[in-house]
Amino acid sequence: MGVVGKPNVGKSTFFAAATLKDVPIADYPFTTIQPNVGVANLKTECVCREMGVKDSPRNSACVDGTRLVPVKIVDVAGLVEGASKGKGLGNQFLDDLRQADALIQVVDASGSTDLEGKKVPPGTHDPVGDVSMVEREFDLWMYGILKKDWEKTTRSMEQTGGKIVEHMAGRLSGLSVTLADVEQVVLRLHLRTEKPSAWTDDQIMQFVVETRKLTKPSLVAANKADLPTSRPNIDGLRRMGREVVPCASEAELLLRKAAERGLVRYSPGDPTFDVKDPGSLTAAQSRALQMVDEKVMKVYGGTGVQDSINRAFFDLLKAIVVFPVEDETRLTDKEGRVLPDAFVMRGGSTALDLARTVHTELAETFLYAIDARTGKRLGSDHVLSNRDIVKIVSSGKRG
Ligand SMILES: Nc1nc2c(ncn2[C@@H]2O[C@H](COP(=O)(O)OP(=O)(O)OP(=O)(O)O)[C@@H](O)[C@H]2O)c(=O)[nH]1
Ligand SMILES: [Mg+2]
Repeated sequence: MGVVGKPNVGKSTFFAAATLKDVPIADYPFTTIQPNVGVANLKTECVCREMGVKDSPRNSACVDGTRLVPVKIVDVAGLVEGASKGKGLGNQFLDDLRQADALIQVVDASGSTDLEGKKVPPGTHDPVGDVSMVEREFDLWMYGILKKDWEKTTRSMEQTGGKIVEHMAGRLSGLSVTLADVEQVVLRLHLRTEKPSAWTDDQIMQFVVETRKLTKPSLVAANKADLPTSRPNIDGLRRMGREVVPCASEAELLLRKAAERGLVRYSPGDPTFDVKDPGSLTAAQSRALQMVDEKVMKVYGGTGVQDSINRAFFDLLKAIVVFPVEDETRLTDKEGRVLPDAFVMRGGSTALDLARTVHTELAETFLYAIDARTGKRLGSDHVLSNRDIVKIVSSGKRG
């Protein structure tokens, strides 16, 4: 998951709130230069209670029946208009987002930073244009990758009978774009694959836009929602027809740190928090927590950080969480750990895909799978559902 946006909107604050990693945060543009890479959690109902077992997770954690599954998150430098032509920090750093499956676009909903991220009085900048600016720069970056030597390449392909879709997929493979993705978009746009040299720049740009939407779906985290000027802008962002999550990253960071220090009971995504011992707080701590309660929790029912992460996976990517086990009756692995692992997988993943995720060898010697809930046998192309508990049966012998 990649965190993108113009400078000074709270990307690193969002990242820090999601990972509890200490990273530079400041109220001026280009605080972040090198990307921050960390681990956030996807939060989903565990299957332990339903199955009536006490689990012993290994690759994830289970807190009061909620599974926390680690997912990688990358926070990059701010993007400004003209980045593709080298403005700001340019767009080289977008390379750090190549592997991202989904993007969270952080926006300063309070309108207190201009298009370049410089401070302006709250409410004076309309963030709607920021969303399209960032997407446009992202597209120009992908366009640049594709257009490199385009004329020469397409001409020679037409002479030798080379496949343009394969060439394009090769160019974009580093961005997690597959041949199937390229073929799908080319078909949808009715681009003539036998004569790519005749494609106009507009058509190539259209290809890029559609490919971005398909392979890097994004949602808008409308950040700084605690500031009063955010309300109308959040409505404005929603009118763009985008998935918008009101977000208060700073509040989330504060709550998580307070929870870590034992001052409050709070778990990411909770709609409220409890102060453990009001008498133990300093006046400043007490005031800060009260502000969070009044300006964020009571208004939006949560800080939106965990919600953004969950929605990126479950809504945008239609991801599922699957629990592989070795013993389908006791729900354990070889060592007897109960429900040891939870894997995040793309929607549409099959039993064979799960085998591949667990171990390549398991996929190579795959015989069938078993649904631990029903005891039913599942074939290799059986499409898995969210929260499936599955045993893979393999021959253990290759070939
Ligand atoms: N009011 C409010 N301020 C926030 C919130 N999140 C971040 N900020 C402030 O916004 C400013 C920028 O935060 P950063 O996290 O450094 O922003 P960034 O987008 O990573 O900035 P660059 O790395 O420079 O692109 C800091 O002063 C933060 O304290 C929030 O939820 N509410
Ligand atoms: Mg930053």
